[in-house]
Amino acid sequence: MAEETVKATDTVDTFKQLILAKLRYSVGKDPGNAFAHDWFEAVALAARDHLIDHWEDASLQVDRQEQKRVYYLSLEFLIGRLLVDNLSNLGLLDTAREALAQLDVDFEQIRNLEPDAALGNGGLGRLAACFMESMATLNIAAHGYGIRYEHGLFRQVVVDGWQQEHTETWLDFGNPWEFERPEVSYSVGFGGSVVNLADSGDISRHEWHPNEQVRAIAYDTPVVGWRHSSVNTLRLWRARAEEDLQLERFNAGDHFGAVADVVKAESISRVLYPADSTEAGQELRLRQEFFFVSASLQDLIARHLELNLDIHSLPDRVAIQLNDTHPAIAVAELMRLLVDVYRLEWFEAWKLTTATLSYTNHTLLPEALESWPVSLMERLLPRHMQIIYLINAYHIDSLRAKDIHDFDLLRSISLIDEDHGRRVRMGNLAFLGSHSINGVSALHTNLMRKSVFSDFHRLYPERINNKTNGVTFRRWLFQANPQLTELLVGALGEGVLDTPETTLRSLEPFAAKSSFRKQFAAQRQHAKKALAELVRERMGISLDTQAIFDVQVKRIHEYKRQLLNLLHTVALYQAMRNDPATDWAPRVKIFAGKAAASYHQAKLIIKLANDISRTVNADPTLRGLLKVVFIPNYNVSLAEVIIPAADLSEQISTAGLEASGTSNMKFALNGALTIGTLDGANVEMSEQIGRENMFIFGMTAQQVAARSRRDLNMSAEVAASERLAGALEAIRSGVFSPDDPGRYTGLIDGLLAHDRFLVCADFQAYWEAQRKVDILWRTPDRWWQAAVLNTARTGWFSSDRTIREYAKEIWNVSGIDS
Ligand code: 26Q
Repeated sequence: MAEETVKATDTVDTFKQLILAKLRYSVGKDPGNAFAHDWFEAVALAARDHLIDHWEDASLQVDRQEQKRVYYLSLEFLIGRLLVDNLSNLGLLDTAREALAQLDVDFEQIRNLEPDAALGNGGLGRLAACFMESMATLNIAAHGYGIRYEHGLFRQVVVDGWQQEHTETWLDFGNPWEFERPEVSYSVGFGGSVVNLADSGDISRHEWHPNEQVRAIAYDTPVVGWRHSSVNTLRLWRARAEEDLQLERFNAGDHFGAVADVVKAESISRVLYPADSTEAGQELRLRQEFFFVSASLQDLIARHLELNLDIHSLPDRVAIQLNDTHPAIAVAELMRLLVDVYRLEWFEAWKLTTATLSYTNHTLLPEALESWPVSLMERLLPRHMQIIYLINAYHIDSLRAKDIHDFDLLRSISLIDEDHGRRVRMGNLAFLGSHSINGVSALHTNLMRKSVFSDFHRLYPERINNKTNGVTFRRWLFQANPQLTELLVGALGEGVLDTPETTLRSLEPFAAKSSFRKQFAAQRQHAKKALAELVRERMGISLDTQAIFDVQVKRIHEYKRQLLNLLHTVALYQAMRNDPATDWAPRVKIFAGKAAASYHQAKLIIKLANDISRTVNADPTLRGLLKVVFIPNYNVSLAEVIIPAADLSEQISTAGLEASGTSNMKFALNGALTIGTLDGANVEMSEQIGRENMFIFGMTAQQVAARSRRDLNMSAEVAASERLAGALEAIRSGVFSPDDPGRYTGLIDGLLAHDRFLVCADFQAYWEAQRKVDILWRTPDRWWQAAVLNTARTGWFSSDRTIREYAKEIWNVSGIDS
């Protein structure tokens, strides 16, 4: 023990000296004149030194052990902050805290100065970040590839209840975690023409001559696993104009043209595209997709060849995972590189391509499936368009050879959609070019087999498989909720930190212990106070921490049904006013989330939440029983404060439409009870946690499909529920918008006539489930028992489990021995 203490003091002292050295020699400040941000930078740089030591080792091990590498291609990595993540995984969190305390620096203050790396929209981007952390933890040699956007997802400001989008500027003070690698760069072409070398006697050879070149520059961020198991690399590309070309134009006198071309080239990595409700047939988006795919493929092939490996062995040493269809052009680009550049024969190239690529689907919503106009493809990527036509033709030939002639089938699996003005279907391209296609929850995968990919599934029944999502417990439990973590370590021992997936189960018996339940409730109180403090500071609204914290935080989208929650809020408000004698359980309704800038309906829903909030919070007759808050600018850091503070987690999407959901897992892990539909991963959560410990309600995916086939007019449902009618009418008639009484007539009338997401149809069931919530809240013993069981039974939703499944069943890789 004594020896350990000496060692700890020693480490603290060493780390302190390291911080001071960084402050002086890298930041250029002394403790006397350093601002808080200077201290942040100094600590980050000190932590980074520790990362680097492990980083080099990891890469050498991979090569020595002839390991296969995984490449995760994603247009989004929603990382958030890295300081606590890195320190914690390096085992240096306490050391850093103590070192800073000795230097009289407030660690809590400086950790909050780090801007979020918000290089993603929501679930898909955050999943990529969780996967990167899990792959490092499991010692899997993995590289993430994406774009180093200068501006991440917009910053949301709420003005008079309306969302405004402001440019996000995370790089203003530099980024201490990344390494610019100017020596690692590739040229990416666009446009131009294809030369058929058959004319020069070289049969079936083609050369693409782009008329535009953009340079991709690598920026590397080390990703460290738990207990510094392994350090992987997230390589993000920045677009830069090819200087020589610009200079030529400049010298020729075309000053303006030279600058315009620079701007055009560099705009590729300027800003993250927001996930839209509307079709995103934007040229810049396609440029982004091709830019990062081409640079990444060139880079990974270069790495393969540097190891003196033959191009034919690519699938033995490389697995490429496509995160949705966003990088699906990789199918055509890899074919082009293999056939045109490495001179492989077409069918050999096709074999290597499909053996190397696999694709994850994240949505079934028809409007969210990517497709690009053939005309745009022909102009921007002429050679790729030829290759896509060829893949299509060879595929159809192969089916005909198997005596498959069904015209409708051939139409539906075609890479070209002929019905909407000739478009390339990226989902079909990704499917055909991959040996594995996975969904992200059991329900979603089954629906993939039955709907979007049913014809493909009949032809290739082995290809579709499920990989239910998971989340990293290091960030979403240990870092976000240190109080709960401490309680768990006290109950289960330190082992829960290394193997939470399995160890958490041993918490089950603690659910029956009243003293433990009290401690569990106490840590929740602590988290609720912290959130209440944040809300008071930022919004000037005070919250009753004894009330149920009822939370819905996620992107604002009609299918996620924030509107259903708002209708319940209004109905509850009316009921509380009308029946003051009823012993209502006090509630705080908490909303947060961003709407795509062009998604008007979603922005109106934000305004409605704010209008309801203003009205309800100001109503003295409620005696504080109900409060409603919409917290602006939802992001990863805010989620880390909100999730541990939630009593109730709202997961109420129209069944069949949420591919998986991942915040549902984070909430349950932290002991919130879920009110939710049987959608996405909620289904599997209810199997693990037990339906009796959740509030499951509403139509099943099957019932939704059947009800949608009838019609979507909801007059009957509304007539059947006085409460629903009352809530709708209040909103419609301007109770919450006296300044503009007609603001919501369109919204509500639309709902009655054509309720695409079945808000009205599920209302009554939702209302009843909410009353069960109230009843359980009134019996704390039972509430906290269920809460403890939620934490105990969520271990399976660790992204470590998910990654192990990918590694074994899709990538065929194992972890390196360190
Ligand atoms: C597409 C084209 C042009 C511009 C943007 C986009 C775009 C960008 C992001 C389309 C979709 C997204 C993001 C989708 C997403 O986050 N999907 C979520 O993925 C999670 C992880 O699998 C699931 O848990 C969620 O259910 C799913 O909605």
